[in-house]
Order: sequence, then structure tokens, then C-alpha cells
Amino acid sequence: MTFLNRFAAVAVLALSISVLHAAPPATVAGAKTFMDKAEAELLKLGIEQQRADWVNETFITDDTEAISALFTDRLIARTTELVKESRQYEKLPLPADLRRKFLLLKLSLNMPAPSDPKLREELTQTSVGLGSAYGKGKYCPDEDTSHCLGIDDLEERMAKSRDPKELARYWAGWHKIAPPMHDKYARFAELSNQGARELGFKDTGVLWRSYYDMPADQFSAEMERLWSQVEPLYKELHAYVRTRLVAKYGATAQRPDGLIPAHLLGNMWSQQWDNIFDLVAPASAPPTYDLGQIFTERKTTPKEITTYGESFFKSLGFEPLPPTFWKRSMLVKPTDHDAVCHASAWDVDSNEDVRLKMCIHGTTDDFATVHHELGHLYYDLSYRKQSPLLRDSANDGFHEAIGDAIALSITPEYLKTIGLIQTVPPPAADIPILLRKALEKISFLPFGLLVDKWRWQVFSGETKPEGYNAAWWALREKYQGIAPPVDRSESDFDAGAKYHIPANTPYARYFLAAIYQFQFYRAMCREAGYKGPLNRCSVYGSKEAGTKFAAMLSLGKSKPWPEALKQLTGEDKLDASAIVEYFAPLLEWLKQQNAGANGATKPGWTVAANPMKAQ
Ligand code: X8Z
Ligand code: ZN
Repeated sequence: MTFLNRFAAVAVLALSISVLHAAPPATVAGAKTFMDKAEAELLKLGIEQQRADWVNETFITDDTEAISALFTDRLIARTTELVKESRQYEKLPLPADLRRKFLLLKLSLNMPAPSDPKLREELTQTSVGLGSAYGKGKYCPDEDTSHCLGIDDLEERMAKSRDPKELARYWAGWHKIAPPMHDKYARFAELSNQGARELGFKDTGVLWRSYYDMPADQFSAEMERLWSQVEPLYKELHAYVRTRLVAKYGATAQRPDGLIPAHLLGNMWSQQWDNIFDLVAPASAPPTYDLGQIFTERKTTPKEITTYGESFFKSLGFEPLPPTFWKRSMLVKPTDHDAVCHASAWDVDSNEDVRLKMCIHGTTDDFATVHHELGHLYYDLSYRKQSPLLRDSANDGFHEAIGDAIALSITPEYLKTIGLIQTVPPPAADIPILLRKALEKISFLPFGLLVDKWRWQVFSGETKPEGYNAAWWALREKYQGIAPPVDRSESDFDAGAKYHIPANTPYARYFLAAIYQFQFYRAMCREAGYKGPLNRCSVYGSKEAGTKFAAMLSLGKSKPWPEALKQLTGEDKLDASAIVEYFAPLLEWLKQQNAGANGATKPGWTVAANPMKAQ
């Protein structure tokens, strides 16, 4: 043995002794202790972060932004460390439940961050800043800043105005909030990707797609499979609406390529079209009802609107909302300071302290949104007995689908039962009622799909910052069949004018929810003993449906999602057959209309040379 070799042998021995001292060999018992401690620690950090974030989102100032960024930073820093420490247990033969927790820990960050504290801090500050920029966003039509409009006002105007020039002004005015976010967003994506790579994922998009108890690529394929099941329905609806808009607006709505100008659909992002029901309702149909109008006439308060939602859940056997909900929620927009108006549900202490943050105006949309948000909160309350990492939905699509599944039971019979309408419209009103539902649900599907398609491309590097807007409009055109009301270019950043982009909330969840909610609803109807056509079922008051629903909710994230789905529905696959069944009578009717006497309308559109060009 040469001297050098001998030296190396001694060094190796010394090193192995020091390794032995620093870290005893990983054991299954050690893995369990590690996980128990990690869960307790992250729960505490998570509660602190939620409190700081709540204060920031309901009262945006430079200070609350900084406080929120600080607590977000602490939570991410510790989670990242714990994920790295957890690697020593990866190869052990862990019991399935414990192995699942290790996986969930690794997937728990929507915004993975570099472990370099400087870069991590930059990322959290950038991210909180983007969220606040959206929250503070306003369109000021004139010099007088007391006339500025926030997104809640603008959404109401987009819903109600029927003047295309005015609509285009609101649309363009709001989209001006986003260009200043462009470079910050690009930096955000870069840093978040670096964090994802440190955790062992190719990029943040791959991390997000790994969330569904199947390989990331298989998840993308699932989304496409579902889209192909519902695309024919969307295309028929699109063609029908386009014909009616041309009848109303003439040349403004008519384009040779068949695309619909985005500002005419009653919604800032053209994502749900129910606000233009009056423009597309069949002329000969019996009148239905307008909940927004009823709330206005009756001066129904935001609290009362929220109580309608709570009563539905109570009728299924759920507990009343805790008193702190009423004390701590924000139900109306503050008049003296900025707040993020986009509705959200908060589970602040992972136990009882649930809250709603919303700027309720009393529109029909608000009624649906209140049910949506209470769905989140009742899910939170149902899984609070699980251990901390399992206090979450089976997957994020489940979380988004709960309240919507309940809201599908808001049928005319139900509204009569609770005294919101006096008479139930005759059976001839079924088609208009279904049409309004399709304007809310079917119109949403391509948007639900494309938001994350765009983001996955951004995270993977396929779309570069200098091509953000072209990629956005290529997807808007391909999937939604819409065109911008005014010319766009790369000095715009239109994706940034949608809440979930600056807020970094993944969006595929809403597409999944649009499918799941009909599966959940169909199963609950079955449980309630309902036998008629699916669109007329309401499970209001059914304790049988409620018990089965509650059992699924209380599982939280303790089982892979197919098992949770099976518990309620007997099915273990995402399946568009329930949404297709629900809208089957409407699909036939739409086909007839589109093929009808006054000029056959061919569903679909051709690809424009430049999707960023208005006409
Ligand atoms: O963001 C929401 C909820 C809060 S989770 C109000 N939704 C999506 C959106 O507004 O874009 C519900 C429908 C889709
Ligand atoms: Zn939601």
C-alpha cells in the first residue's frame, strides 16, 4: 500500500465514522418520527402563513405584502429542507400510508423555490407582488381617479352592458393592468423552475401534473381524452351563440373565420357566458327567472345570500358554519382600502377557522360562487380529523367540484321550496334552463383546459417570455374559438389579466371539476332515490345523499383519488358521461338550431393568420 493509498484508507474510515455519528441509518420507525414532526411543524408554519396572507389579501399595503412574503418564505424554506431530509427514507419498505405522506410532502408546494435564501426571497416577494398587483388592478376611464373601476365592478359591467364599444373599452382597460407584470412573471417562472429542479422535477409544470396519482404524461393525456368527449357539445354551443350574437350585433360579431369577439360573451375572460342568456334565449320559450333581479328587488344582503348556501349544506346533514366564519369573513368589498376581490375560501387553522373572502354584489353569478366557496369550506371542515398532510382534497379537482355539485341542485323546484320564486316554469322551459346552464358550464371547458396548457408551455420553456401573448391567443383561438376585441401584441400580457396567473393558482383543477361535479351530482341523485331526467334532480334535504357525500369528504387526501371517487359514485375513472347525459336534450336541440331553416350554421372556425388581430 503506498502512502497515498494508506492516507486514502484512513480518510475513508474517518469519513464513515463521522457519517455514522451525524446520521444513524434510516429506519421505518425513524421515518415515522420524522414525518410526525414534519407534519406538526408545517401545520404551525402553514397557519402563520395563512394569517399573514389573509391580512394581506383583505388589506393590501406595502407592509402587509412584506409580512405575507416573509411567512410564505418561512413555510417554503422549511418545506424544501424537509423534502430534502426526507430523501434518506425513500428506499425503505414503508407502510403504504406513510409512503403516501412522503410523496405528498414532496408535492406540497405549488411554488417550489430555490434553496439559496436570496433567490427564494426574491421568488416569494415577486409572487406576493404579482398577487397584489392583480388585487390593486383598476381601469380608470378618465383623469378623475375616483371613477376607477376594480375587477368586481368591471365584471358586473361586462355582464350587463350591451354596447360593444363600451364592452371593448372595459376589456382593453382591464387588460392594461397586466403588461407591468410581464417581466416579473418571467422571473417568477424561472425561479420556481429552479426550485422544482432541486426537488427532482423537470419543471414546475411537471410537478403540478404529478399531483394526480398517475404519471405526469398520463395526466396530460387524460385531459385530452376528456376534452374530446365534450368538444362536440362546445362546438354546437359556440355555433349557436355566434349566430345569435350576429343577429344582435351585426358586423361587430361577424368574422369570416367564425371566431367570436371575446368582449361580447358577458365575461371578462369569455370563460362563462350565462350573463348573455337574454341575448341567446329561444324567442318562443316561456319566461324563466333571473335570480340577480330577484335579489335586487328584495334587497337581499350578502350575508343572506351566503346563508342560502349554508342552508343547503345543513339540509344534507352538515353542521352550521362556525360562529367565527360570520365574524371573520369578508363578504363585501372594503371601501377604504385595496383587497383581492377574486372569491376564495380560507381554511386558516386547518381546524375550525374557515372564512370566505368575496365581494358580493348580489348577482346570479354570486349565488353560484357562494355555493362553490362553501363547498371548499365544508370539505375543509370534513377532513379536519385527518393528520395534517391529509387535510386536503382527494385531488384539487375534487376541491373545486364540491360546491358546484351542490349548486347543480338549484333547480326551479328547489327555488320554489325556499321561496325565491313563486311558480315553477312549465316543462317547455327545460331547454332554456339547460341552455343557461350550458352557458355557465360547457362554455367554461376550453378555458379550463387552456390556462394550464399555456402555463405548462411557459414552465417547460416551449413558450419564451417574448412569445407569451402569441401563445396565449393561439390557445384561446384553438380551444375557445374567440378573438381579441382590439389588436394585441407582445407589449400586452393578457394571461396576466386572469387572477390565477399572478396568484399562481393551478387551473387544470377547474377543468377536472367541471367533469367531476356531474359525476358527484349523478351519484347523489341516485342515492336520494331520484329517477327522472338528470337536469331536474335536486338533492336538497336528502340525508342519504348527504351521508354518502360527507363520507367521501371526510377521507380528505388519505386515499388515492380513484378510491374516494368510488366511495361516492362506484366509479373509479374521470368520466364525462354524466355531463354528457345532463346536456343530452340540449345537444339535440342545438344541432337542430344550427342545422335550421335560417341558414345552416356549421359548427367550428378556421384558424386565423394572426390570432392576436381583431377585425
Ligand atoms: O377561481 C374560482 C373560484 C375560487 S376557487 C371563484 N373559479 C374559477 C375562476 O373564477 O376562474 C371558479 C370557476 C373557475
Ligand atoms: Zn374554488
